[in-house]
Amino acid sequence: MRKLYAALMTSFNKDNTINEQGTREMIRYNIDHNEVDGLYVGGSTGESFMQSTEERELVYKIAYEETAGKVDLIAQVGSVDVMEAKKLAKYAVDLGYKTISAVPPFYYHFSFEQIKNYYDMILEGLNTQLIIYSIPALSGVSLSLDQFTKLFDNPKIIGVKYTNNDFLLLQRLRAAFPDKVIYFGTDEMLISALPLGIDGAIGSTFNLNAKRAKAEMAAFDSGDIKKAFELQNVSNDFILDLIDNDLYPSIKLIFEELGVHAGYSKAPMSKPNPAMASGAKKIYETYFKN
Ligand code: NGF
Repeated sequence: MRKLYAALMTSFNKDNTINEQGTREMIRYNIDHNEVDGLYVGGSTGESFMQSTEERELVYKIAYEETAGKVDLIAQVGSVDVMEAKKLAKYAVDLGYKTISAVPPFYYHFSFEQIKNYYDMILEGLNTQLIIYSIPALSGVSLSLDQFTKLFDNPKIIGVKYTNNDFLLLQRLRAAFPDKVIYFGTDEMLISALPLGIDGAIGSTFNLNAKRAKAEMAAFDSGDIKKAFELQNVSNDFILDLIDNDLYPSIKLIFEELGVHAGYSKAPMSKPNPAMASGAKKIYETYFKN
């Protein structure tokens, strides 16, 4: 069975501090309404690279407490500061997270040897498993098949969260590593990744659109390809509308329409202006109100 994970958002107050209650409400919505298989905590959607170490730890703790073992959790601990990544990894594992994930170190154009050393350092002394977070468009780090092969030599590295539109590399990875986990991360291209044998998907838009994405995966796996395409088409109308309206703040505005106090994004991400608010209301009315 393929799995669907929502990439957890972080709720912020207007003053850019973390809103614990709002974050808990989004977690609850994902469990109770979306019925996701799991949450990816501390990724891009969580606005985590703009948070302090203590804030990132707080979010892991909130998610761990609020889910109370009901769904899988993956803690994204990657950082350009390997000592912060190590600290976050230990914190998450000590809390009880079974799986961590890490974006490669970014900004300095590190060599592959340095990237490999970073993953070894994060995992050193920890009894855990890790999923590489590959997102070249944002991290600036593209890993080749050969480089994945070298990273996957470490048995603690169990797979990849693949937010990349290189479908040739995805196919080569699947063929070379049938036993590694591959979660796809471009929600609007899910339909193209399903035939390549992904184990599931992790994404921001599943915070609102999980049921349709799960139905698409089920339709595809039962051979109803036409229905799977139809569902992806509706999803893409929705996702492209969201992106046009400013993705993360708009997801939060729609959460608010649904009665979930999702709050704000952190500066320098935008706070809602009247045009964005009315755009989000229109998206809500189009896709959520029958
Ligand atoms: O937000 C991004 C930036 N990608 C997410 C997802 O891959 C990131 C994707 O769902 C994620 O899961 C995380 O780390 O939190 C997109 O938002 C979606 O496909 C719309 O383009 O690339």
